[in-house]
Amino acid sequence: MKKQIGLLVMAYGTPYQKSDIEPYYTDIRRGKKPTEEELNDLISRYEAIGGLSPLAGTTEGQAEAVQKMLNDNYDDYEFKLYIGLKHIHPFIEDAVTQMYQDGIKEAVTVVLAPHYSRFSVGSYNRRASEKAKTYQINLYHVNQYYQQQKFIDYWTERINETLVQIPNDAHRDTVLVVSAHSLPEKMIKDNNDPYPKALADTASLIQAQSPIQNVVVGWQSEGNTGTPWLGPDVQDLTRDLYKQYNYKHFIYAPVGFVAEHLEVLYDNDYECKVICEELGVNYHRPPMPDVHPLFIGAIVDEISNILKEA
Ligand code: FEC
Repeated sequence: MKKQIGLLVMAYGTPYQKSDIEPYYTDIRRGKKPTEEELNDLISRYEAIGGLSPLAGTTEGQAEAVQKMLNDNYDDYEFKLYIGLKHIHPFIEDAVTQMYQDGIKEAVTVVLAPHYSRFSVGSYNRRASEKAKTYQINLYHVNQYYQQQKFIDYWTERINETLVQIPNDAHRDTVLVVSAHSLPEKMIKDNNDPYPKALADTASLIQAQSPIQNVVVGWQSEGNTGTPWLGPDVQDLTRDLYKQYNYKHFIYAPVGFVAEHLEVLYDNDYECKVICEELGVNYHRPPMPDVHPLFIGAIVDEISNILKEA
């Protein structure tokens, strides 16, 4: 008889239809409605990537793939999947309530973001824990998995495939920009948050097993709060690197994200690409992990570590 355990997969969430954009944006801003101009700006970014983001389907596919790999790997546990989203239904709290209604007593949680920050992964975990406490469900959190070998292998493979498309004699004029979502600088510095170091480590681990020579770290997709965010921003970085080193090929690896979605399809594939075109250099952006077995395997390996200690 297998022991049933919850698998709570948490992710950012995305609008399912155009009319969801306003409430979704309001939720992101903790209840503050966007102005008409802000809303139209966001709608136009979704329009530029085809109307809506592919993220909803990808999140489901990733969560199901993690569940399947776990159930294939374990003889003694049966993992029951719950998806909880940060900014749209099904919300994290709804997923925990559903676990309680199904009689789940313990669950492993994972966020579809590979680097821990108190303000990203930490905030998902806190919401899940608070709700789980009311139902006396035990949660075991995966905090991060960027350090898992399979995660680094995924990105190294994609970068090496990209390098193959660049002539050998241009490799010294090629730079890899490794990035994650920026966060307000004050939040991170005041709390000695591990997020910036985790991104720098990811870049070093990739560089250690790839022939790529030039690697830099950057931040992207920063919000408009009127206060400084972690930098350098990938767009400014592109111009500065070109000015300083005259690189001809820019490879963008937004390793802080795990799916093709707005922040990559717009912020990299439109905004960074426009700058590359203006500078007359080549834009490259390897595919995101989505349901790639190395990525799913990295999450499963980290869950296995957590369960060994539970
Ligand atoms: O629909 C899609 O495909 C987009 C999905 C999406 C992902 C994502 C990931 C992260 N965010 C993080 C932090 C912030 C902070 C603010 C903020 C704002 C937005 C807006 C949209 C949006 N984010 Fe997001 N983010 C995604 C979408 N994000 C839309 C609102 C418009 C804009 O500012 O561009 C600023 C909040 C504020 O104004 O107060 C902070 C972090 C991640 C990566 C970790 C994670 O996935 O949780 C950190 C995907």
